[in-house]
Amino acid sequence: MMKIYGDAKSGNCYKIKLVCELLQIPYEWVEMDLLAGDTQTASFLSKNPNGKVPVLELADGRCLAESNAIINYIAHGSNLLPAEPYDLALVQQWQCFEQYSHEPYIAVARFIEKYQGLPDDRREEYLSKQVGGYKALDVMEQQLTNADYIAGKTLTTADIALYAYTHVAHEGGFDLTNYPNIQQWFKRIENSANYVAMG
Ligand SMILES: N[C@@H](CCC(=O)N[C@@H](CS)C(=O)NCC(=O)O)C(=O)O
Repeated sequence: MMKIYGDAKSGNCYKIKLVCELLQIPYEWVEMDLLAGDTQTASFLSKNPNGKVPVLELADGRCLAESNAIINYIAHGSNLLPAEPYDLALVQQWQCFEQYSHEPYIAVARFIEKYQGLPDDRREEYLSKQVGGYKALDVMEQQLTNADYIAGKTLTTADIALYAYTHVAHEGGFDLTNYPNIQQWFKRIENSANYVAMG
């Protein structure tokens, strides 16, 4: 059975759990204590030299890092990942957007507020993250005006990638009241068969 090394509170790790549950793929979850340095041991660095979770370890010992690469690998051949090249590239486009224009703002603001308790020496950085985070939310709200899902008509791993931190964006100070399309999209995902909540 494949193993997932992750932190249950991390959105990047939750992406993997959610895809496995949606597709009913069995896995063993190995909980990692990031603050205790579990990602910096020689054993873990041999699985991911970048020292970050999530990491997927296959039954034959091969490992894979980077959450969106992992979910696309797991979803290969399923209805969560299109095979048609343009549709597949659209999924990847939104996953690149998530990693470059969304996660560095919303996930980092959440980390500073929820995990660090908004310390004074990170307040300025936290406020600057709000600007970038709202910009990303605006892009998503616009995209969801005419589409039920972020990369088209059906649920894909692009939705999973963006849902992970968007649905807990309030924990980073983001108010989603003025984002009705995003809120409807949350409900669509949460009503999917085999959906599981974060944690
Ligand atoms: N781009 C990576 C980001 C992974 C990442 O930032 N992981 C964090 C937890 S969410 C981590 O392992 N932090 C521990 C550390 O940096 O030591 C992905 O999408 O998987």
